Amino acid sequence: MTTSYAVSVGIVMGSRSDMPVMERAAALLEEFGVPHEVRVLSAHRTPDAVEAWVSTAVENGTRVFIAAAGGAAHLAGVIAAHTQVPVIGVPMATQALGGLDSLLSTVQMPRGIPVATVAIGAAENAALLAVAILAISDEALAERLADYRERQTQAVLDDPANA
Ligand code: RP5
Repeated sequence: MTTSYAVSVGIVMGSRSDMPVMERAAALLEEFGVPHEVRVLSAHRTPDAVEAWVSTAVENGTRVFIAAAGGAAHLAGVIAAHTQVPVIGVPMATQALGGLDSLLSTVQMPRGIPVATVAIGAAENAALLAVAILAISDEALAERLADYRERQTQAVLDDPANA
């Protein structure tokens, strides 16, 4: 089955300062031809706007959220609380604690509301996980993901510097 949506992935981050890292997720989704939108919204500075955006995004066809935040990083968990669409959390590196604060805040979700957390600053992996989720019901996307992996493997075999 092949499915296409107006916007399949919603990328959100807690601050404009997260953008240089999270642009890499958007670029990868672009490469895969996955329609997405990018927002800066904060769980604590703009809580009502987060809730409103999540429901609008789901109405518009969003099938995966990628939420990046740093410090006491509750953005991904808050989004997951408002939707049953899968949420991928990206813990952002922080000056004070190197991102360990963000990692624990994002990954340690209490029972009942899960967040799939990638490594600190791992925007590309978040995008690849979103692609993998969408590829379950999109054969063309699954083929593009297989091609991507093949090219990645070949690049490492050709030159270990690519590993
Ligand atoms: C979080 O606090 C953001 O996601 C960002 O990673 C961190 C720092 O934000 P700024 O102080 O740069 O706005 O809300």
